[in-house]
Amino acid sequence: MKTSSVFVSLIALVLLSFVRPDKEFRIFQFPQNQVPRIDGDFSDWSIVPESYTIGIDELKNTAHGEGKAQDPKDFDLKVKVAWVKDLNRLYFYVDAYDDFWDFSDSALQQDIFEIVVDGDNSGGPFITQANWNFINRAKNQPFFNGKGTQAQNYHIFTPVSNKDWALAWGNFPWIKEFPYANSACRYNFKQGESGRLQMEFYITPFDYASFNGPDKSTESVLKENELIGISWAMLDFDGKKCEAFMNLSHDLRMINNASYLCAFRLMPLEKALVKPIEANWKCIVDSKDQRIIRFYDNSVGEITKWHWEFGDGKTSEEQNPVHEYKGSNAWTVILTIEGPAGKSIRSKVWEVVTE
Ligand SMILES: [Ca+2]
Ligand SMILES: [Ca+2]
Ligand SMILES: [Ca+2]
Repeated sequence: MKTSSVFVSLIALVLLSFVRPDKEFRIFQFPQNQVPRIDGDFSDWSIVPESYTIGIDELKNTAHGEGKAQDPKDFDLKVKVAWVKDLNRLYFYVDAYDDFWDFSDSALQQDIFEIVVDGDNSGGPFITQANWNFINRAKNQPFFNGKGTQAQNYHIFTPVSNKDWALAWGNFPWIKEFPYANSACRYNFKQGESGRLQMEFYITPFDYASFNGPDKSTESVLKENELIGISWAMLDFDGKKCEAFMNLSHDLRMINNASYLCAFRLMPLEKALVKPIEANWKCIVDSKDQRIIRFYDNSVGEITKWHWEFGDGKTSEEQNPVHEYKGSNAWTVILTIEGPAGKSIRSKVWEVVTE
């Protein structure tokens, strides 16, 4: 096979790793100083543009009423997904209407918002029970041998009555505990009544979630512009009977196999939320013995002029200068930038140290 055809096949594989290949959903980026508070006050979500809302029209019934068209008078659902740069968390805002909220059962016979998240887009089966041959094995064996690697599935109870907020399906129940997850819900209906339910929560995606706890596990590192796999389903119970399994991926296998999730892009900040100009920088040690430091401009905005003060009396007008220090010291380095929006300065104290 030629290199080019290998390349094309690789691209095809990447594209095939999501269901609904024509569709790409977007994950809103909250500014780092506007991280949503999980408190049942949903006003923090008002900065998310409506274009990020994923409505009931994107869901399809694939079990318990296959093919039945969605009627918003029976069940309506709007979901927003968000993230914060440099924080491995996915935030969700759920706004739902049901003509019959069913939540008196102490187990699974109730209204459930089920989500599956594959933070590194690995795909693959992740619920051992669904993939093992039960006949030849002890019943508890699949549970403890479950690998918990490819993705995580949360059954979130909407709403909760005398039970935990969610079931984390698999052998790592700690992933639904704080600080890995947190949730708040608001509603004012009783069992069997109609009404509106609002919920905000966050979860932490894992490349590997271990039965032995967080120390043995690996968080998924979320990076701007990358694609991850997500799907959700609403299990609508109306009187202990599941009326619908409406899901985003349009494939029932989403519940136990991460290859049947939808593509979600971790979006950059919306233009309106980006600061017009803000100086920032980072550096790496090029040579410890020769005291050579490489500086990198990490500023935001349109910049026409850079001015570096290295702390030793020397300066540079380059964007990304390399500087050689004489002698050992802890230095205070200052970057000043200028552009059409004005001027910004960032000093970092004793971050550059030479021996
Ligand atoms: Ca809030
Ligand atoms: Ca994965
Ligand atoms: Ca219901």
